[in-house]
Amino acid sequence: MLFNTYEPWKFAFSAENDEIITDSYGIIGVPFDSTTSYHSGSRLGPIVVREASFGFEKFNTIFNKNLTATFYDFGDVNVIPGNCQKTCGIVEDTVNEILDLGLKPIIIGGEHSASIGAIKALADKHEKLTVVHMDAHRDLAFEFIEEKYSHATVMRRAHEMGVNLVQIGIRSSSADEEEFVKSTYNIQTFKNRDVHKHMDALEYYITNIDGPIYISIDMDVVDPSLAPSVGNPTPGGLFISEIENILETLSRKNIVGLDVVETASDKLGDTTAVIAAKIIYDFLTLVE
Ligand SMILES: [Mn+2]
Repeated sequence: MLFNTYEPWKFAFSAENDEIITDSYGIIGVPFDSTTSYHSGSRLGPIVVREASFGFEKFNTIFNKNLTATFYDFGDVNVIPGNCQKTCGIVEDTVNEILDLGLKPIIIGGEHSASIGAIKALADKHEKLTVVHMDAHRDLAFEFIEEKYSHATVMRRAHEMGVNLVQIGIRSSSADEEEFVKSTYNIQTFKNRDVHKHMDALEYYITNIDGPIYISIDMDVVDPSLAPSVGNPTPGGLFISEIENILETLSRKNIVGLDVVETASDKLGDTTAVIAAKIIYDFLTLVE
């Protein structure tokens, strides 16, 4: 691949790592896609999302704000291709190191299993953690093809850690997953049509969440007409303005971490990577 950026291995506008200012943000990439069941390639996500980040201005016209947040890009973790559970452990250790530096983690995937270790580290640190999970899928299967550690079981593992879940943009799930949601008290759902028709209700719900929030964004929450390069494209997704509204509402809350996963772009300029980079860029603009 050819890069036309000055330092494509770090997210645009990131600060030098030699002097860490606490209470800012630390980016890591997780180039892992070994449990992908359909469209592979999200191992390239961290590279293409960073490269796409250089397409934005420091002034964010949408929110009429400069990007002033301090953040560091620590590169990619050393994943173990073919071993999801061990890779989750490496992500957890790395996120704990970021937390020890006094930083909030931002994870660029990689398949969605990257979230398991990050949520574990944050659930251990924060009582009453809420995970706001934006995805076409619930990811609540107890096992997927007899595997407990998989891109399709992420939120079940998170739920076992005792977190509250808010699932946004859902439009594909199994009957077992729907039964599981009914059997629990702490999973709130806003399906894709709820978001399209009742954004005000979603914003009201988010505004009233109590306690720290981790945001997990599977790029397949975005409509595949806009973001087709994902592991499991699913029609009927969210539009950019809806994601902007949700991020703006979330940014007024206590956000302790973010991941943007499942970008399986395989070429420069791919819209899925550009939108993933925009989500991180918008988040960093909004939180300061
Ligand atoms: Mn998904």
